[in-house]
Amino acid sequence: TTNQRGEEANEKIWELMAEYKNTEKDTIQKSIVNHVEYTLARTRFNFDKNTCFRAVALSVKDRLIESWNDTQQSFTAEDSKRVYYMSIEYLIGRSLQNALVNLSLEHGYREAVQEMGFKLEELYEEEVDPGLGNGGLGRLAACFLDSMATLDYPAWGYGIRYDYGIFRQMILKGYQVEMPDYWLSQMNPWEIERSDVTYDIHFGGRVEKRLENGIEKATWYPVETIKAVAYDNPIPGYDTFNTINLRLWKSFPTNEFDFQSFNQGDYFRAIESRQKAEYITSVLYPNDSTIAGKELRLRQQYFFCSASIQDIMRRFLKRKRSWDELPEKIAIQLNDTHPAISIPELLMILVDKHGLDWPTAWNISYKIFGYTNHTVMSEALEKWSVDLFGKLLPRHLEIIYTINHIFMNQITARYLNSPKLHDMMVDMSMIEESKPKMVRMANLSIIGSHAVNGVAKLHTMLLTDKLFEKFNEYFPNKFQNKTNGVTPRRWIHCSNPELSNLYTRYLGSSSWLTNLHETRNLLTHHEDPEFRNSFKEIKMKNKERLAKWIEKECGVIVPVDAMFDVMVKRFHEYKRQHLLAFYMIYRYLKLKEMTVDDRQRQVKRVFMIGGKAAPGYITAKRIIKLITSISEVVNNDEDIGDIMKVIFLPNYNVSNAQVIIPAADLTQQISTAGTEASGTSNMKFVMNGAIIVGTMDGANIEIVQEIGEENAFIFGARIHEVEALKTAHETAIPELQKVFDAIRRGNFGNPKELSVIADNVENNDYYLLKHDFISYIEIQDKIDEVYRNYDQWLTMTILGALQMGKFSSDRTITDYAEEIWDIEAVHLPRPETQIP
Ligand code: B1H
Ligand code: IMP
Repeated sequence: TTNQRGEEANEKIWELMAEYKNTEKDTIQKSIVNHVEYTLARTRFNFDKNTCFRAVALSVKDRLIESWNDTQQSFTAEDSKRVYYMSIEYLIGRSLQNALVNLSLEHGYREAVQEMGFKLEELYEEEVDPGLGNGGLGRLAACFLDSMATLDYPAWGYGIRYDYGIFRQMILKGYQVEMPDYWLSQMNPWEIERSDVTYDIHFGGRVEKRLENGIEKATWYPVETIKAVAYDNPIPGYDTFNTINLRLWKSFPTNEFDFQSFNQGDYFRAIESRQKAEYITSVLYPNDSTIAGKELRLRQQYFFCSASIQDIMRRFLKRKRSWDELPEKIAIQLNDTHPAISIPELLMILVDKHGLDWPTAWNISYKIFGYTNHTVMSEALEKWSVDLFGKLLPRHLEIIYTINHIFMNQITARYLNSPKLHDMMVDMSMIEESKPKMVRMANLSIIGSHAVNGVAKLHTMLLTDKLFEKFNEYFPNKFQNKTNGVTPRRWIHCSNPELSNLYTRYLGSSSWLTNLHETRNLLTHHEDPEFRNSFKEIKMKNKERLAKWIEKECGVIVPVDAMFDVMVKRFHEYKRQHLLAFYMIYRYLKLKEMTVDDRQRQVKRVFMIGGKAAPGYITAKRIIKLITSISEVVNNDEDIGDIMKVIFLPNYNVSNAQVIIPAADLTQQISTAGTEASGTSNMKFVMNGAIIVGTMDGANIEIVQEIGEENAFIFGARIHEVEALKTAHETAIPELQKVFDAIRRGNFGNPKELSVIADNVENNDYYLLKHDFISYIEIQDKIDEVYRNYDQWLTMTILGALQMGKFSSDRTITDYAEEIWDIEAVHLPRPETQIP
């Protein structure tokens, strides 16, 4: 039967995979040595750890290139529908371990380098961590790439190859100091420069109109042209031969620059204008959930959108095709509105270059695009002034006006006799009639896409019922939910190898890594003393690993028998790091009031807080200073000793996260209800055996639904209460007042500088700290009580960790593929050749 044959084929593949996995140690060594000698031009006499890392990475890259080529060839041959994920950020993290794991080569390489005198784990540490993103949004894009590759989807990512990623955070005298992250100073072993894949990107100038057979034609005469060059980054899937591509664009000057200045005889001006062109992709904007609104940012957005859309169209047009095929062959997902200029760019190509009429072009275009919204916070909803937009992209502005005009006519027709008409037009227009007039990128994205999605159930509900209520009325089938997820390969297997081994040992196979629901089958072991003990020991080892890291980075020794209470995320008032700061002061003051004996009986806690503040976000930086000041006081108080410690974890990034998250006992997920669209670290923490103390916000709600509310510590205002509370005048809370008094007295740093944090909360408590403080204190007491009885704590962590199947990004991506992109997997047969 077919089924049997299928199974036999499957068997065969597994045999071949096993063979592939056990690639001889000496062939690996040969390839490493080759790179040492011929690529890096070193000898065995100056062969240090870093050289070894680079040689190892290059040898892995050779394999990646091979499977990359095979994969792309098979995508082309199959000619199935492809999806392009467009994101202005990718927080990829280090690649070596991930690549080895996904290619099933970790074992082979470990043995190979061991014989050469190196430890594989130490080589991992040699890799720079590319920080081409700010936080959750960029890391989500990276998890999605891993899942798209693993699930064999014909997918590509497009983005920007920034020279400077997110800044490196240093803490000097308790303040955040930003250092440039020039991550390319050590060559990037993974990328493939495609100096032959380039596109011209234009800016500025004017548009001319003429009539051609009675039809108006437009031509854009730009004044500035910059070259985009492709850099490809292979993304291997796990347990598959597929390797997909992340294509990042770098800006270069065109020769035109030289000619202009040559004519003027000004050599230095020529160099200067070249540098201006290169500047476009220099630096990632370091804002998370707030927009900068700078001209350079708009240039970055257009630069990468135009290059990507041109590349997509070139690929599509390699075969002779009809235009109707475009939405049958291509899906484009916009990761927030940052790549939304892709919509007018595609329309411009279809109408101005290929001569399609507006209705035809529009009908093709909106079927291609999908838009993911990541926030309801007004300061993050992108708007560009019409003046700036028109100056840089005059033709695109016209196109936006044209499609907006058509859309407004449709609204008018629908609501002709309705009293709603005016409001509908005002709210849904792509242009905000303010002074100055603004282009609303979210409205452009909604109108220009066939699907719009939020990133967790509550968030999607806020989109359909509040933020985009009118759009939801007008396009009732456009809005969908796609709850975020994370890749278990990086966030369990790589970051917590022992936990991964435990699962594989008990389940008898590692297939849970591609079907995370399988971990539920371990629930039968949750009372089994051996399983429980292993779980507990693994946590302890992870805590020891983190304690070592802290000792090295911060020079503080933390007690590993204390509860590790961790809050790591970007600093933002809505995330409420200051709620935790206030609680730490409250806890410290209470400890100080106790008798020595009472104090000794308290649960020991190490509070660990990490995260970056946007360089211009003064309040967020003040909150960092408050926390480091608390740390200064608490850690040096001899009365307190190991009972309480406060550690600021500097320069939180993906590679630190992989050490921090598996070591947490408790994780703070305490945003005001309705503000955190989803959160993704909440998922990673629970998967690694930490318990959430959190609000009913974002994906916390769905996590609790999956694992049981009894396995988390939930507190604070619920979404239906929030609106009323924001306008209500909360009376002073005595417990919080004591905290404010201490800050104002200067017990925790300079009150001139830090009292503002208390004042703001006192006067205008938009994020409901006052309201939530009491229930926060209460839940903290309960947390201590449960931790005292570690058996119950352990049960909660195990039940949590085993029931997180829903939050694998494999589930998320399957849902996007089926419900938004309408694409199917392209499985690659076993490659014919393999690099020896
Ligand atoms: C998220 C952003 C964001 N939402 C603007 N919005 C940016 C907005 O540079 N900018 O201009 C950068 C980032 N990031 C986050 O997305 C949400 O806050 C999280 O709740 C969510 O988990 C994450 C992924 O969906
Ligand atoms: P692109 O689609 O032209 O950007 O090509 C990307 C890569 O896919 C190429 O470098 C090839 O490796 C592969 N590829 C694209 N088209 C073909 C084809 O027609 N035959 C074989 N390989 C192709």
